[in-house]
Amino acid sequence: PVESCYNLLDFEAVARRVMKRGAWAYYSSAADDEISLRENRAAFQRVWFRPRILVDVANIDLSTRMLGSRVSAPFYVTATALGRLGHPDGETCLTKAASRHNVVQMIPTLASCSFDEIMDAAEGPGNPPQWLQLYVNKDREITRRIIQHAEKRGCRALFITVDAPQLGRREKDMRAKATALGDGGSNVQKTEGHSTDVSQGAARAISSFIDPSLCWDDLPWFRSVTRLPIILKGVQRVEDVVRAAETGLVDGVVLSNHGGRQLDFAPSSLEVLAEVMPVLRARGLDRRIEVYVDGGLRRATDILKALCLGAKGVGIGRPFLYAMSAYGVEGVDRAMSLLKDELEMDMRLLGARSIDELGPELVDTRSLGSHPNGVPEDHLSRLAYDPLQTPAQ
Ligand code: HOC
Repeated sequence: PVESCYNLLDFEAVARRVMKRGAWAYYSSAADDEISLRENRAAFQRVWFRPRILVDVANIDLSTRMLGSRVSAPFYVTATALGRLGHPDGETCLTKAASRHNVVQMIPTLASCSFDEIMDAAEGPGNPPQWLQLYVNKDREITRRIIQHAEKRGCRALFITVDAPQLGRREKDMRAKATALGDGGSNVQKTEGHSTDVSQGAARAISSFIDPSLCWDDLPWFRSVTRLPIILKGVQRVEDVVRAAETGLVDGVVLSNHGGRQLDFAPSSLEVLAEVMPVLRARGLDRRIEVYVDGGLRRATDILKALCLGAKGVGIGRPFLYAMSAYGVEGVDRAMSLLKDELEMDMRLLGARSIDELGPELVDTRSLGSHPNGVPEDHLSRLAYDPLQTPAQ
């Protein structure tokens, strides 16, 4: 039963047992030797807390604002493709649980359910925001229609994926090529320009419409077709975060290596975050953009570390897919409750009553960022460090 799961990793263990081989391969796979996948978890284990004592922590408030909306917790359901590979109701399980919890859901372009089915699945009194994740189609007219439809339906932000001009090499998925997309791909198969050839795995079959020529010069076009906040998802280096902020065209970035599924050895978002925030602050750019992270977060302690280092919120992907695959809506609902319980307890033990009280003084980052270019050793020396000034980047 769902009550036998006490943390997000428990759902993964159950999902692994109950999911079909090809579905498990698609969800769990990552690029090449899966080093970035492993690093996404490992980076969190290099940060320690510096808990504050004797704070009145009788009341803890987990709520926060993300992109202008008040939400109940600082995590969101990030976009992941092909929900029906895991559960017949697909992404609507995520929507239902997210709406019960007043948690944001980012709706994927490559969902198994249609965009409208997902939007319509929300239940309960809450009305959490939904965001659109966008893969940009070679045909910009299709892209424009998708964006404007989402805006009309009440989506509150546009996340453009920028780390996937081509699909990463996920060999687990490729080896499971026998998996026809089946129901999992039913909506995706309607996407113009897609291929149904699954001989190279599910991911390759669904991604052929994506435009690899997408570049910085395209940003004004996106700005011209929507009033929604625009966020670049999949930014992986400090220079690009600064560039994004300086365009004045975007409202945020998601530091992400796509769950380790694209370029192996891409850095973990936590490492990039620790490097980026001091630079943004030094340039006054932290007031222009919101910074989000995803990849490898499994515990509330991971979430708190990211928030202490300056993230506005964090995306959780695979764990909710696993909870959904194992137990449907109730699994995702429980996963969210468990995360909230952990958050409340960990904030109390850390001496932080609200999300606003989390800051770099509550973490020890000395084990992060050991690389040969004289990278800072802790969060204080980071303040003086500006990687944009170092030669030969
Ligand atoms: C080049 C396109 O996000 C995944 C999904 C779909 C990837 C499409 C990449 O499997 O990571």
